Amino acid sequence: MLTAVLIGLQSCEKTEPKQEVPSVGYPWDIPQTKPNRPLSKAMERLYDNYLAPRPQDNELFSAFKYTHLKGFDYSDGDGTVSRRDPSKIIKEKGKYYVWYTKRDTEVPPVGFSNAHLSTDVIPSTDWDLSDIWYATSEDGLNWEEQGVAIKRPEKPLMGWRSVTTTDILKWKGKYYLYYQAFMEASGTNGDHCPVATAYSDSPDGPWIPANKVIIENGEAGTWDQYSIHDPYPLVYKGKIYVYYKAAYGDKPEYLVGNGLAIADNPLGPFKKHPLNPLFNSGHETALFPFKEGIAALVTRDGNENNTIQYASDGVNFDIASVTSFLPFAAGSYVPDAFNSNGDGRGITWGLSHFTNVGERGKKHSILARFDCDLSLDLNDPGMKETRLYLDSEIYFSRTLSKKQKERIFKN
Ligand code: AAL
Repeated sequence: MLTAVLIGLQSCEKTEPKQEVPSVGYPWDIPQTKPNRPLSKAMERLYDNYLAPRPQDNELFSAFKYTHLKGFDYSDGDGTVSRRDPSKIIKEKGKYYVWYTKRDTEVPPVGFSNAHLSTDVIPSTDWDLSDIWYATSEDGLNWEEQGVAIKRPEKPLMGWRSVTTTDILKWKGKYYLYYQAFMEASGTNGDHCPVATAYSDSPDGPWIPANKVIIENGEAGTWDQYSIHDPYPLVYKGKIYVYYKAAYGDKPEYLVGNGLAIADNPLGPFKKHPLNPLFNSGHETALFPFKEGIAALVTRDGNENNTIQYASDGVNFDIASVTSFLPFAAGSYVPDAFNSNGDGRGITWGLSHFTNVGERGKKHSILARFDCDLSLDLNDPGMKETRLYLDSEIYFSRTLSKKQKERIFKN
């Protein structure tokens, strides 16, 4: 027995890689390209995974700054009006255009877990009983709400319960809004809905619903069998790429993945990528053409939340930077979303949302502006800060729960 263990140990020793010892210490002057010397795993990664060794020089690293928008009314924050999930922003007729979910209900939502209490006028979630609205702006700060773009149709048409979480595609002179079309109050069986589309000759509408499921749910037992959320279209390699999110896993805490469906025609058929999911993290992932590939802001859920990722083929994403305070549900201004031709230039601003704003019982979401430097055409060192000094009260506002206090202090 002892002999067997000894033989096992010896064979382990033999297979261990030989660690070469560097002859001189690592250089003081930061090598900008990978030096030809033995490197630790972290230093290998520094050169293999990132566009530059220092975040300040990394075109895919940015801090994010936030500004309140002007022009949107929220009914004094009483919880009856909510705006959330902005689309990417495009510039048309000399103005910026954005589309978003707007809820304007008699009462605030009763909540996901109380969906059984929702009615034709009482919303379950913040995005239940909503329509898709749009606004325009000349400077990205002052917005004029223009009205409803897609109203939820009569029952039983697709989206009769709620139409939400839209994003825009421009293809061959026409405009397409992809959106979530709910046929039951969110929370009834989960947050289940398919993706629908409507099209128009003008960004101002009128929008004609295609009245069909554009991206089919996956087969029973597969990761996107119940929900296809956050459809996000780009034109890449001459085709329509729609990235989307699904939350999967029969656990108290689901895992969020993002996949891709590709089509030659905006109304489909869309073919799902065989490697889906392409992201292992990220809620409301925002993407943009960057160099020859696609970059993504990966926020909120998953091991890789708060990262910016890049795939030179639009499919195989890797972490390109780790950052903080990424915008939620970002809808960036992506000037080359539909015509990057392998030379994506990046983004510098957009709109995002803050949910759970307001007092208890009056919670709603608001749109906000974010700014950043993820552009090959901008060099703003003020956007490349890695040390964020926040008011200590922000940290103390993250208090321990009652249960945690009992566990930590009462033992
Ligand atoms: C959002 C998005 C989708 C979900 C819900 C409304 O942040 O992920 O749109 O369905 O939450």
